Amino acid sequence: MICPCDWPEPVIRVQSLSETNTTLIPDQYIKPPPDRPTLISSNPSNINIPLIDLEQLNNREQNVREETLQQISDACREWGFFQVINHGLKDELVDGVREIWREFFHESMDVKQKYANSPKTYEGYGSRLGLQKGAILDWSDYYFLHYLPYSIKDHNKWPDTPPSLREIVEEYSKEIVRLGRELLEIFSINLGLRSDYLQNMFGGDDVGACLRVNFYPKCPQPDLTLGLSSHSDPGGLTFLLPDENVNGLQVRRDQQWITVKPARHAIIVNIGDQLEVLSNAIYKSVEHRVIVNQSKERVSLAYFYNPKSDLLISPASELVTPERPSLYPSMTFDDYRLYIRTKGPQGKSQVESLKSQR
Ligand SMILES: O=C(O)CCC(=O)C(=O)O
Repeated sequence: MICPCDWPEPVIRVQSLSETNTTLIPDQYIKPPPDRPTLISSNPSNINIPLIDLEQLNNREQNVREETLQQISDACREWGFFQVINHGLKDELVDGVREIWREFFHESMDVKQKYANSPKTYEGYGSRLGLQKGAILDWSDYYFLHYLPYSIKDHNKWPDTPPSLREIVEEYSKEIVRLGRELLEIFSINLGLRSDYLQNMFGGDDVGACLRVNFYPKCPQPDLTLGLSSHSDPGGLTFLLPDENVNGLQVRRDQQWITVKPARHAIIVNIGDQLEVLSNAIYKSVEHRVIVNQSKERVSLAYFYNPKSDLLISPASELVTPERPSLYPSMTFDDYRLYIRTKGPQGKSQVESLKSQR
């Protein structure tokens, strides 16, 4: 296995660049013209990802519950993305966790540098994904941490400034893991599988859960760059807490980029590549990217709920039929994620290339 131990070039903190008040971004952030965002959006403003009220799953009227299950099923098949409200996380927790991370990114560079990461595990304070020397970079910094499988060594890499950060992240993480389990059960039922099928395929109680907090500083030329290049998420499913004050997430749909308009206190859910594989492509892991803003910074939390990393993942046999043969070979998540860790975000190329290996 490749063990990359250091970055191929000196690391530049995008936040520091932004704080110089430069009017021109350096060449290594300028995307080739086809990848640049169109900031005057061509998508009609009424298009948005589906909004689902999870409370309706507990509605005493059976048809309301069924309708909600159907909405989730349609969203997983047709969009690969939806946002949920009444998800059980308190408003104060959702606002609090975002704001404590904003505070972290506004600590001095000396404080943040204590947590500088390396490509070996990516844990800590980082400014690039991928190891290709001379790559065009994204306009963002991030903090990446592991929650599960539990290890004191990993938890000690979480920031201890601001002082309440660890406690809030712990509480938020517990809630996300609860939500992950609940949604996997719903997805299993919707796919006609045993209700515990997907959770078991993810390793039962041994799932993986890790968080990337993205910080997108103000950018003087937002039309030339991206905060995060187009990618599909390599893992199981992602819970994204967006910045309610600044839009930025765009989801690819029918060759168009749809700018997501988050509902208040909503959490955005998206299908990752491992769920696309397990569902034999009935569920879609969809490309998305982030645009940046000239006058506002943006903070988002992407929580990845993943299969235990050494388990083989392949399409559920119940979903493989003569009409729909297995589309993907088996692979562990450990092997799979090496691709994004070395190449950086590259559209949907990885899961698509697996298909050709059949
Ligand atoms: O910042 C966002 O809205 C999206 C972040 C994301 O896609 C990621 O971290 O993988």
